[in-house]
Amino acid sequence: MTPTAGTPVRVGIVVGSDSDLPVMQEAGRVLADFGVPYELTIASAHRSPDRVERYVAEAEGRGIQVLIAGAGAAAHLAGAIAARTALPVIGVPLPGGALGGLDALLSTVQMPAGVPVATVAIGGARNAALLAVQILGVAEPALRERYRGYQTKLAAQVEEKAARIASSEAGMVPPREAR
Ligand code: RP5
Repeated sequence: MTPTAGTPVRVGIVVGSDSDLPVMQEAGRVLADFGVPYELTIASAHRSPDRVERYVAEAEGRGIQVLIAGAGAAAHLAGAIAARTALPVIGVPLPGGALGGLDALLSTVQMPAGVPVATVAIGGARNAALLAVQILGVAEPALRERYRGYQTKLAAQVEEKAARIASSEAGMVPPREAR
């Protein structure tokens, strides 16, 4: 699956299973909003280790600069990728299963010293993509500027909500009853 077919891909999103797509597609949407060409594929650290190996071996040569890996359960995908590349790897622990994503969080975040994975929150596909944009933005002032524009919009949304609450009953905290 290559949502930005035809343009050189800069971010590779890898998910462990098609069941991860509903959460991880949000990363693609964010990258598309920033105009960052990306691709999304499935490769499992446990079920298809050779495919992970092949994908990572070719990624840098194809122009990919950041890798995002989303997996659930005993999630070793991000770590397995990080072990094989010099590119920055962002790990997204995914929810689901008996432990609600805590298993994936610990598997992704607790990397041994020497092999970093920048781990975001459980289900944090959006932040993974934003972090990828920030990383790419280090060497690209125009992209960094777009990121600043995004931050400005975030702040404006809070202002708007604060103004709305100030002019509604929700903003009126009733005095505490006399005891
Ligand atoms: C992980 O196991 C995948 O990343 C997924 O989150 C989880 C369950 O996979 P499926 O059984 O739904 O394919 O490897």
